[in-house]
Amino acid sequence: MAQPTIAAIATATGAAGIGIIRISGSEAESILKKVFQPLAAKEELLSHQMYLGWLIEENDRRLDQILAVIMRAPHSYTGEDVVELHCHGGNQVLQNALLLTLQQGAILAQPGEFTQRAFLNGKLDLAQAEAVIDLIEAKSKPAEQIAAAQLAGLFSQKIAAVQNHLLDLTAMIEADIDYPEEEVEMLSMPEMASKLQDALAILDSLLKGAQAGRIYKEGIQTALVGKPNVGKSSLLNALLAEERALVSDIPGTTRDTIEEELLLDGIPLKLLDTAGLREEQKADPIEALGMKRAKEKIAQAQLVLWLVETASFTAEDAAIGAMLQEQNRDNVYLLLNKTDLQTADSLLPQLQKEYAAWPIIGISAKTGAGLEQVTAQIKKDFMSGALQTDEQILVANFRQQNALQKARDHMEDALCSLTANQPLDMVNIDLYAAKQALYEITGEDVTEELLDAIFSRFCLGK
Ligand SMILES: Nc1nc2c(ncn2[C@@H]2O[C@H](COP(=O)(O)OP(=O)(O)OP(=O)(O)O)[C@@H](O)[C@H]2O)c(=O)[nH]1
Ligand SMILES: [Mg+2]
Repeated sequence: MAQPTIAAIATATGAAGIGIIRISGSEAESILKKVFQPLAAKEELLSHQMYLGWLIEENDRRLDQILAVIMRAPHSYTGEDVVELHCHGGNQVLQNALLLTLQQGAILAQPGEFTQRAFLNGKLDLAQAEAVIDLIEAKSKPAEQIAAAQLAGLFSQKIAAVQNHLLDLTAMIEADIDYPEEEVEMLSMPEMASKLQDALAILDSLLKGAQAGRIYKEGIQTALVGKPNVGKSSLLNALLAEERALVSDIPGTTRDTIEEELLLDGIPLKLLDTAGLREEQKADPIEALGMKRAKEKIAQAQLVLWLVETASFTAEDAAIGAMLQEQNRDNVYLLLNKTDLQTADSLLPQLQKEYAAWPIIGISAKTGAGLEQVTAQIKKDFMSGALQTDEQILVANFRQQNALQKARDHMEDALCSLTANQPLDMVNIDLYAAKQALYEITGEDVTEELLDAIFSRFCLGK
């Protein structure tokens, strides 16, 4: 059954040099003919050629001078006939143009529907389709590079290589099971095991970069925590290199949480400045609300930067330390601030003993001392593995990472069964499950719900 023809504004809203209406489907060309009048009369418009002309209403009123192009199926983004109207980039112009296409029979596209059609028509696999949205949303150069490599199909090629190994093995095993009389050409057990190990190695290299990939894409949720006046807002400003948050020597300056994104030596952080934590009875009601919010945010953070002043480490600081210990967090850095004023000599052994699980770093938000060390620690803890090799990072999304891990677990089980000389049909069950997990990545085997969930993240017109 033919899909309806869809249309949407494909460019961002706001005044701009040009703005593009995109139409896809079997009616695209007839709609084009009704709303577009080329300057030079044309019998037929050639595919993939730009034509200058007028966007016209039914009464032939000229709405805008535009460039139009038709890309005939199957040589288009969606695999269907696609028309683009390159109008002037004003909101009103684009709304008018879109309305014209709808009046001529198009329906408004859902977010991501163009890309969804491209996927359904075999123009892209699912990993590539996801790369499109990642590319649009990329906020750092590495995130953009990962998405571009995925879009180019490099990730899908690795998956295909693993699939090929698995297919070879399952085909051989199935032939052996189905035709026991025949002389099926079989690999020896060690040969099969080594084939499986090769496939596992590919998955391992993909998984190794996956955590770093996700961090490049999403940023590390980082909370600045500590009692009032220890210099949390000053540290936020120092890392941002701008006076973003109010700083004063009055305790309780920060009331609400402030969130800022920044790149720390290429690593994206979502940095959260929180209200200083102290005993509730000392705080006024607004401050107490800020503290409540701060605690919620701390619980969600992936990394906590806990600031103290060694010259005045008190029971209040210890209470914050105890709260963090209670949450059983692994990623807490204890930052001894204001090292330009004081040294931690006397207190340090005690802190090292009490907070042995956490790195302790002396810093000064005022002079910037010690911040390099903080950056190095983040790299070590969050980007380990990936940064030790030159290998390209190709995975940056949780769904893909999960499916890879699932496939890997099944292959590991298959390898165990194989080397333990278990019956081959046992091995085959795990190989089959591994193949299915990989099909989820490229989209050969996905549910409608999953597809809807993926494509609804897209913007309109993509
Ligand atoms: N000398 C020195 N002063 C600092 C340093 N960091 C912060 N300060 C000062 O300490 C005072 C408090 O700084 P803030 O950054 O406002 O502290 P805060 O932790 O955000 O405080 P609240 O928002 O009240 O919880 C200000 O007067 C800062 O100038 C530092 O490294 N060295
Ligand atoms: Mg503050």
